[in-house]
Amino acid sequence: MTMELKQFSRRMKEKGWVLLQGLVPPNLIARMTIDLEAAYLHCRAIQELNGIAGDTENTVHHLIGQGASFLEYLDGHYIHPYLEQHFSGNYVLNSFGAALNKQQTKNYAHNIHRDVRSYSREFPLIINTLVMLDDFTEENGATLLLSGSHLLEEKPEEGYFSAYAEPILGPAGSILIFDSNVWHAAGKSRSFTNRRSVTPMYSRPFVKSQFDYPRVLGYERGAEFSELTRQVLGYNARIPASLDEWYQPPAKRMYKSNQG
Ligand SMILES: O=C(O)CCC(=O)C(=O)O
Repeated sequence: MTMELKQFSRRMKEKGWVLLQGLVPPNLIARMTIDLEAAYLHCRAIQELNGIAGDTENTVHHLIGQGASFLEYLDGHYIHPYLEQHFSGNYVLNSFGAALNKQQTKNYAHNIHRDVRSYSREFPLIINTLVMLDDFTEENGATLLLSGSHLLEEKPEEGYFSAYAEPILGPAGSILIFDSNVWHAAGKSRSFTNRRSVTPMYSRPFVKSQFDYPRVLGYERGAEFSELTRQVLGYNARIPASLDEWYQPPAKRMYKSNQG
């Protein structure tokens, strides 16, 4: 582990974020980058068709099922000890999006925002992660985080945010972990090259996931994953849709008793 669990918890409590460098192998980063470009074209066609092209430019959503590398990343569990500690036990994938920060484009991620709408202060409901596929620099619009702002219920003023938010710089393969209550924004790019990242978010199992990953992959595929991957994909926290699915012995229940 690149950071002791105690130090991780202390940093999360005080600043609301940590950066872990050199965690994801370059070979996997390269494959995720290729898969991301294809997934963007796929998502973009649907964004345009459904009339929401304006605010979604250069954003991608729900990559599980859109390229083998994303599932491979999830299955690598690079930050599992930290997530397990943060949630004091089981957690699930809440969403798996991505951003391709490009010069002269603006989308909703450039606004100052936080990613959980029910403010939970120190009780962790959701956590953001961001895997850098390219080096993050000031020039290419590294993510801006306002340290300690997970403790602020109200959105900070633009002027305050731009004065005190810091760009999180790191080489490709780094993972930024931050409390979803932290106020943040994508930085503006002045670079001619893309600044790409994938942004898996994780939550306690009883928080509604933004996408039904077990249904996307197929319930029957659950058996082919490791116990931990099955857990993180949400196979232990499904919603029954018939009485037959509901009336099952504990081992076969769709929502297991250890999911909070
Ligand atoms: O692309 C970025 O720098 C910010 C991403 C973001 O806002 C998010 O993941 O919520």
